[in-house]
Amino acid sequence: MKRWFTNGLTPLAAAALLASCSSSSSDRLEVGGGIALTGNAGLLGQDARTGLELAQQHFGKEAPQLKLVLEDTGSDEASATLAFRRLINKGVVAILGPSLSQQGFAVMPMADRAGIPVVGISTTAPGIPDIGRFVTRVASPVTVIAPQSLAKALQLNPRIQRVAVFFAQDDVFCTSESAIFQKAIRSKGLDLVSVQRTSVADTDFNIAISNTLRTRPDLIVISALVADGGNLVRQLRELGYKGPIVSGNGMNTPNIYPVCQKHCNGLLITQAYNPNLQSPINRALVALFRRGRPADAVPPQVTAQAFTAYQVVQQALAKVKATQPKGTTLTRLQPSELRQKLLTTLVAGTYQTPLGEIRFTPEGEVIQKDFSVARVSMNPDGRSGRFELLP
Ligand code: 1QQ
Repeated sequence: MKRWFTNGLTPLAAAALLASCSSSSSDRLEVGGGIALTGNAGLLGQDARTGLELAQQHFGKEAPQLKLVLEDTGSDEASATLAFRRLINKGVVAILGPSLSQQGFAVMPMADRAGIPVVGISTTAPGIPDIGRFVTRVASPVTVIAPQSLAKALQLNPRIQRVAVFFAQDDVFCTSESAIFQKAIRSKGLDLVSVQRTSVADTDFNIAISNTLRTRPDLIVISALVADGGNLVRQLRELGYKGPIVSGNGMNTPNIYPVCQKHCNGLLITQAYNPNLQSPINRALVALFRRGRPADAVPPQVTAQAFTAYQVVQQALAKVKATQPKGTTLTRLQPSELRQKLLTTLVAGTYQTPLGEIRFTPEGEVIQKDFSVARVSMNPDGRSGRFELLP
């Protein structure tokens, strides 16, 4: 008898589910995608959705077959908790997500307690892999990411001395990213002339901007999410700030264009993804992404990270399958045993992904080699643009 998929289901639902899969002799496992499709982080979560769906298309025919089950985590912890509970009750083999570290600290412990491997797609805050044994991520930590855009800004503008920062104090990622930026600013001997605390819900930054501009910064560094950060950038320019702006990972999506429009031009953001990477898997992702889009469209970072999260689960499960007796399915294993094997195999592997070659520490932290810094270059229409990778 198949024992898979049944955890947490009512006996009736479990019976229906077993009946629906008992005729199949091949694996058909469900993998959960718990990402922000609504709310402020929805602008980042949409990129993740694209990546998961493209991965499903790319790997869809490979054994073991995975069925992607998407749940909207919204942009807060309460909605993420409901979404993760639904995925856990469905008995998914692994969960990909959530979108925000702020949500991750609330829901990744749930997956960990249930013994379900959870692969963070874009959760970059320090401490995420320490949440528990079943917690991993493909998003390189902000400790690695943040200093690179600051260094690039200084390389491009060697006369920078006075730096102002803004950060959304009600988001744990933004707070930790800003702490890393501030430490790097000080360690480079620069003057931190202003620190402004904002909220991810803010839309009007006039007072904070006026206070900041009085300190005559040569550089502004922003840790915020897409909507608040995009509005902050637009208002900074409208109020006359002409200097360089470094923005953090929370604004790392082309979905920022409609928010700051022509004022997005020039933003510097570190990239953990290079769309020009010449590897079979990246070329496949880019080709899939371009279907139905302009011929020069490139996947955003979070799309590539979501694709990668799906890929590592798919390929680790394929390895687990290869260790099983020929002709048997993974569903013959107890769910807890399969998830345990998946976790152990996943963190032991090396993967050729659109992010380049990645590996994991035994604690589930991703090890990635290549990063670059992008400058946002807006087209004259003020609505479209591109992330131009700087040498
Ligand atoms: C985090 C992040 C997000 C803001 C990026 C999607 O890096 O919450 O850790």
